[in-house]
Amino acid sequence: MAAKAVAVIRGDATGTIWFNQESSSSPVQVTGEITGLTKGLHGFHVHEFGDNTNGCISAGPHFNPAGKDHGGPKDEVRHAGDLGNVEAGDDGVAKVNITDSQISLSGERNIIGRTVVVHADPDDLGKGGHELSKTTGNAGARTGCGVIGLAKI
Ligand SMILES: [Cu+2]
Ligand SMILES: [Zn+2]
Repeated sequence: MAAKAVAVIRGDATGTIWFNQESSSSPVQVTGEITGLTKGLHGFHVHEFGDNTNGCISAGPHFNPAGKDHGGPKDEVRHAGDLGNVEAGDDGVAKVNITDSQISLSGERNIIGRTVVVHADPDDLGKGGHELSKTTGNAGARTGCGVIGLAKI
């Protein structure tokens, strides 16, 4: 069954991110725009909880139902929530267009009710050699976030 979800990102960075899935076994198309970023790469993940009571920090760690180490979106070893980086231009705007097969809008990898987070720094995709590389990609502060909710198809 086709499904659609949306997250409104709030914080120093703001924007709207759409999630589209043709059927429960299809990849998820992630599209949208985030403004208010510094130029360059910014870590972009689905975090475990849809809890923003204490801001983006309450969203918890990266969504990791398989109990793996942090990685890049193309890696076999990665958190389901590891969507890599988005890149902002001189104008501070990042256009998002990601296709991902590890997240879903139903089943065990369902991201609805969780939080999408954009970070201050680049995600090193687990390869930076920093003590945080294997957990967060050392992507720094949570610049903006939004809870992923069900949308009308
Ligand atoms: Cu994150
Ligand atoms: Zn991760």
